[in-house]
Amino acid sequence: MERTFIMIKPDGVARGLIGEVIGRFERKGLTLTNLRMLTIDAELAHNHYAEHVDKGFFKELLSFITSGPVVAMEWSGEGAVNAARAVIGPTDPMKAGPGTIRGDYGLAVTQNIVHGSDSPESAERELGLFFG
Ligand code: D4T
Repeated sequence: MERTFIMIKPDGVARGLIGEVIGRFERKGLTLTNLRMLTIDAELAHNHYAEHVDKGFFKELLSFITSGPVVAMEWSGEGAVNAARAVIGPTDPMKAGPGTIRGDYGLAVTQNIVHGSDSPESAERELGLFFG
């Protein structure tokens, strides 16, 4: 059984999409195994997005991701990492097809509603950051 880390970002929470997002992962067949609502501080944002700290978009990403509450979740199931990424869709919502979360609800690359781990190793690292 694989685990992945999924986070509903501040835009998804503010727009009232928590139930919609959770429902999509449930209908996919994944199991919600941990959940926590929190507001990310700068330190956690730097740790979570460590690979992006030197990128040009990091300042905007930092300001956005700390701007309001997020819903941090652990989802479990066979192939959970890839299954969840298929439900979420590509990073750029304009390239995400209908039927994906980003394709159905997103317009902007930064405010793209949901984060999902990109590998089992990233999932374990991110779950450790958010759930200890
Ligand atoms: P996350 O990590 O949020 O699930 O997104 P992805 O895994 O799909 O995409 P990523 O790691 O490449 O980007 C992380 C995060 O940075 C934001 N971003 C990205 C941004 O604001 N501007 C950009 O140009 C890019 C490439 C969106 C997601």
